[in-house]
Amino acid sequence: SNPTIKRALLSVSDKTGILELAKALADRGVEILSTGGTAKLLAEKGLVVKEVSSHTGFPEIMDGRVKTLHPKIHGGILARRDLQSHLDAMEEHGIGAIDLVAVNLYPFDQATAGDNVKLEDAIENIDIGGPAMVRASAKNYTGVTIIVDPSDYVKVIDEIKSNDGATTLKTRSGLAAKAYAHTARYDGAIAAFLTSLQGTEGALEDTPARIEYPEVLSMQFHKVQDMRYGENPHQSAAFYREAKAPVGLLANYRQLQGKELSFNNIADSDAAWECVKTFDAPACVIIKHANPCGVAVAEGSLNAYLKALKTDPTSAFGGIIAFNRTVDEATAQAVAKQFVEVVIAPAFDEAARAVFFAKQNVRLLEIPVEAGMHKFDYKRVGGGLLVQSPDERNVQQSEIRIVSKRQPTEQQWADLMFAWRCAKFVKSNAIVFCKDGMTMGVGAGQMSRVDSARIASIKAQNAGLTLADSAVASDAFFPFRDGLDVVVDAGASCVIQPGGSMRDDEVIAAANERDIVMVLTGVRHFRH
Ligand code: 93A
Repeated sequence: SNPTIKRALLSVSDKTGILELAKALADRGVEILSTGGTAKLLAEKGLVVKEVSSHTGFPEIMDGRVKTLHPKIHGGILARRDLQSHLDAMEEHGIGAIDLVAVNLYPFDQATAGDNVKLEDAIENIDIGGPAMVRASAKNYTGVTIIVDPSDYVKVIDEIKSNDGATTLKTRSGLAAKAYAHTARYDGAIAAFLTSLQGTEGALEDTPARIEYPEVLSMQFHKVQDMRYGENPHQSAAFYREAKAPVGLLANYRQLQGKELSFNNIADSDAAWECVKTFDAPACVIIKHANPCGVAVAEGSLNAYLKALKTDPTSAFGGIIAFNRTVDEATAQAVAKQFVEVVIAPAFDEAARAVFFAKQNVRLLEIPVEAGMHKFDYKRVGGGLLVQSPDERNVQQSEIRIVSKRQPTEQQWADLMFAWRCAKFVKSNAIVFCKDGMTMGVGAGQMSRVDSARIASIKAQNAGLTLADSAVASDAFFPFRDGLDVVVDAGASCVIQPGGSMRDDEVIAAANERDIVMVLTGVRHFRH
């Protein structure tokens, strides 16, 4: 049966709507207990409230650190209404049942939001008594109604009115679930804050920072949207945004027009955006199925796009296109000629907006180009979660070792560096042919490197591009010389790769035999 609400405890930091809730309860003859600030506000508005301290006979002490932490409060909340021994204990100790609890916690998030957060302020904003009441009430939801969100007040009031002064079990269990989600998020925010204070001292150089369990647990995500479906139409899906993510990351997109983003749109947009952001010069990246099918740099967005499109116009159909510069009218006109799902840029000027306005199916996303990375990459596996720091490594030319007899020309250096940047964003095994600031052939996601090499050169051929004097990047070392022979046969004159194979000697000898340039990065960019 649903217990009639006779006594309520209201103790809230966010006082929104609390007066209306208290009035509605008082109108039904519910006794109202309340803590200092909340009680004061209600009393000022003419309501009869009883201070928790006079209810317990114990004052608020230690600047409010201890105000509701008392057996008369927690016994009143936790007592099982269906158990004689609990009812006897209440009787024996003069504990009155508390049937409804409205609590929201010290605003820890707000208190730690700015740049100059004082540790002392943060600590004082860690609510202890509040979560204790929330958790106790939620545990005993068969008898107690717990409200943590002011937007639930009206629904609860209406239900009490229409249900003889009680809430339904269904409502109470729903509110209990919400209550635990609330305290979990709250503790998560505290854990994240305290973790952020931990120095990196003691970390060994070149050793990736250790992933601490609480950092992973305390990641805060908020649902942005439910999606029509997931990777496939029979899968359900939603998109969550990380709280406090750097603004330059995909999740902070602003959509200017177009249909809702789909699951695959978002995944591919992320790949496009992360790739295009790595270039200093105006760049364009076209993504299909998570792989770049065209990457180019040029003097401006338009030419970057036209070059990127040349790599693989067939695959670019229905792709995702990202720019690292404002999109202008001429670029918009060129892009609007192809079937495109999403266009991403730091900005679209007015004339460009007008061009796309006529193509409402095209989704336009604005994201500021700003440094900053998420802390962790995750990969779900059966029954577990793989966590790693993101691949933020960008090799500089000065770190790269020339191992061939032939030395790279300035042009070759530029092409090699460009190819290396692109290869990082191609799924392994990655082989990428480049020339003059554009991809010429991309071999992605093959189980053998030599097949990726073959596919890259076939794709260049299909697109009518000649690979003479091109640069090739390989995301990991060549295990044998066969892959190298394939790319040199196709026309490559210089190769960039990590090195580190057992057969480096064989591979370097092959480079010298074929009279090409070979440079080693010492860094690998697997991407799965
Ligand atoms: O400092 S506390 O952790 N100690 C307590 O015993 C306690 N009881 C309630 N904070 C406590 N509260 C919190 O006070 C509530 O969760 C609420 O956020 C706030 C309401 O205080 P006031 O009514 O004085 O504004």
